[in-house]
Amino acid sequence: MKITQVEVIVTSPDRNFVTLKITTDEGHTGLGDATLNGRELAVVSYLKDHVAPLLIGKDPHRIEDAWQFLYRSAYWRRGPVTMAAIAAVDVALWDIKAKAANMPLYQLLGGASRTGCLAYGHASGKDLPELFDSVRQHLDQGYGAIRIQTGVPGLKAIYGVASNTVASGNVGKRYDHEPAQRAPLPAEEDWDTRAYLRHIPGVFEAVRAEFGPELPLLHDGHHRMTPIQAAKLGKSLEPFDMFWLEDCTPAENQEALRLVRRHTITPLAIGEVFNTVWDYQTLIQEQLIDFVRSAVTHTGGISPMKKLMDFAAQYQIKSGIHGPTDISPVGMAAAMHLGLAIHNFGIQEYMKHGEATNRVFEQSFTFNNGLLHPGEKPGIGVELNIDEAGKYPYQTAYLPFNRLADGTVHDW
Ligand code: GCO
Ligand code: MG
Repeated sequence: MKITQVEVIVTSPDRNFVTLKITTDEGHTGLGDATLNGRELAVVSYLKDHVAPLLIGKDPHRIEDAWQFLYRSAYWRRGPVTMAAIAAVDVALWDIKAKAANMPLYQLLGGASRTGCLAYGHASGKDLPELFDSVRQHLDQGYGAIRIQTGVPGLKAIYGVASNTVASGNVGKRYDHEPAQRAPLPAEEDWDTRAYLRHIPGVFEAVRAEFGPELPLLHDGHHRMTPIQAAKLGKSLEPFDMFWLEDCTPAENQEALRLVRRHTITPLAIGEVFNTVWDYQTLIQEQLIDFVRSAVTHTGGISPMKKLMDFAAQYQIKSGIHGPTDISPVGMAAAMHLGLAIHNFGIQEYMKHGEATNRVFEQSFTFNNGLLHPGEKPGIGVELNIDEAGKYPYQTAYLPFNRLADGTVHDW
């Protein structure tokens, strides 16, 4: 079999998505997600200008060889743009291989290790009543684990809570597409770590009092604390039996987690901004984390993610694969196949995509009783409807950023 066509499709149904489509001389097609939120067109260029010409005429079955070639022959290694591009090729080739084998991808990864993948959703609200409504909506939709984010008194806009909620008090609205900021310039939000640290333990106390001890609860610190602040938060959340505290410190410094770990038994998750196994070397070997947060889309695809999770398994560290709406349905499907197959699956983040997105990407996954399953279609189980995709041209989009009260830029 030979690769005959490599296309990069940009579409913006509810937000921007970049999809790679590889076609072979035997008529098989494979899809890969190359979406890098807020920097989408950089990956488009990487793929179109530098990768596509290298793939034409190659044997699509040689996935490992293609991966090593793209990684090593560029000379310049790692980084989100490079690794998103390589991921798209890797997943598209796995899609083709599984279609050629007439099997769903998870069968080629070793078969199912479980009946489905436990998913968590995002509940958020500017205050407790609004947050409780959001938790109830998620429970009604069948979620069996929930991430909790709230507004902080004194702050106007905060990560995980749509700015229009904070401004308008629009109770009952769902925020599944946040933070999609389609605008010519990034939105500015405000931040105060001390106010946040004072507020959050009370939120979890109230959520436990309202919803009981069983519901797995998660929280995302979004890289905003120093190690000692993160240690303080982890310690103060211990009575509420957290499933995890995510991205408590900026992810660049693996050693920061040593200090956090020394002070708290709250489980830690990190890695959505990582893109190779090297970012986890200290974290995994020293058992400084409990969950690996990498996205298949941003970490070079299925092939390196399988190796990363096998490495983590030796230390009883589990998966918590990144799955907000900026991961396309193609990237989500890849995550579900991997999660179903590996032994050390932990949880899968799952924010529902909007209807327009679901018309562009025809999908075969199911979500029943809180469990995601990728379905039994050969391949990854997603096809791109090119007519629908063509209706939604690219729109400039940026993630927001933070400033402290004195104007200093802070991690968002
Ligand atoms: C999460 C993440 C996302 C990121 C987003 C940035 O835990 O799901 O923190 O919501 O903010 O992926 O593009
Ligand atoms: Mg996160």
